[in-house]
Amino acid sequence: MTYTTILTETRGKVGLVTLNRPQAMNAFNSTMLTELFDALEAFDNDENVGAMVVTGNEKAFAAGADIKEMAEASPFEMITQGRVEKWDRIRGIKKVVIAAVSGWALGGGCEFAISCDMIVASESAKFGQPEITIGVIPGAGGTQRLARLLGKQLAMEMVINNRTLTAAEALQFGLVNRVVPITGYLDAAIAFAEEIASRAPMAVRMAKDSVNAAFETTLTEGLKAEKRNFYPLFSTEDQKEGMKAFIEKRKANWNGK
Ligand code: DAK
Repeated sequence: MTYTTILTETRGKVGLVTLNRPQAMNAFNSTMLTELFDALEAFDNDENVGAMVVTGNEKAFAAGADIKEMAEASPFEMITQGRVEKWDRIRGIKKVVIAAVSGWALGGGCEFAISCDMIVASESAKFGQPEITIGVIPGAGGTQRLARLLGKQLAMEMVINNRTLTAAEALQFGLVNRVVPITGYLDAAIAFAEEIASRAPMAVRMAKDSVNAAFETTLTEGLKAEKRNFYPLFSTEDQKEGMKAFIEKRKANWNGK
């Protein structure tokens, strides 16, 4: 597949997508949005890929949706161009996606990062929802996900008063998994993804689905969702292998079945 706004490669079992519109701070125009999700879905369907990393460059992960592209849009166009559906494609990805964030993650860039499963941030990362400063509000889930991840007060401040979080604050508030020096943030994210890719694939998939269920439903329904994912794992060869390897005091050899 040839892309014009992103770069893709595989490193071992990790699928890497690099947002590549540096002239626009990696702002998401509709082409980049489509290409990003096309690439993630292709990796999701590739049995040689176990986990994915999405990154930008050192200055900008992504500065949001492309303001120049949508400045004159009507509500009708915003709806009919399928933008909402495009952003929602992240929810269909079954393998783990890690955002490797350096520099600005603003607006849709922040929303995309927090839609990923985990975030590795460089010390220079900054997370914010500045839509209020251009007369709108977040439209790709920011109000909902930030409120769930950070609580109401901080989400309100970010969305209503353009509070930007530094990498250190994002770590303190639990928005990111780890903060690393800028020189090593991508390698750290890839190493993290490699670790995940080395685990039993079906268990990883069920684990992701189960944790995500917590954001969708009540505790009772969430616990049921966990059980629905737990029991079928006992029909996998990897479950038998994993428990046998523990008993035999050796490393498990997963076959993904
Ligand atoms: N869109 C378009 N161009 C952008 C951009 C953006 N979001 N951000 C930066 N650029 C462009 C700049 O216009 C500039 O282009 P030239 O003037 O050189 O042609 C170039 O990138 C470099 O930017 P700066 O000169 O501004 O660089 P600085 O280092 O001074 O500042 C900055 C970096 C990231 C702090 C600043 O560029 C900035 O504040 N950018 C805008 C951030 C922002 O407001 N983001 C929120 C965008 S609204 C939807 C779902 C979601 C959304 C929409 C719809 N649906 C479901 C329908 C999301 C909306 C948003 O994200």
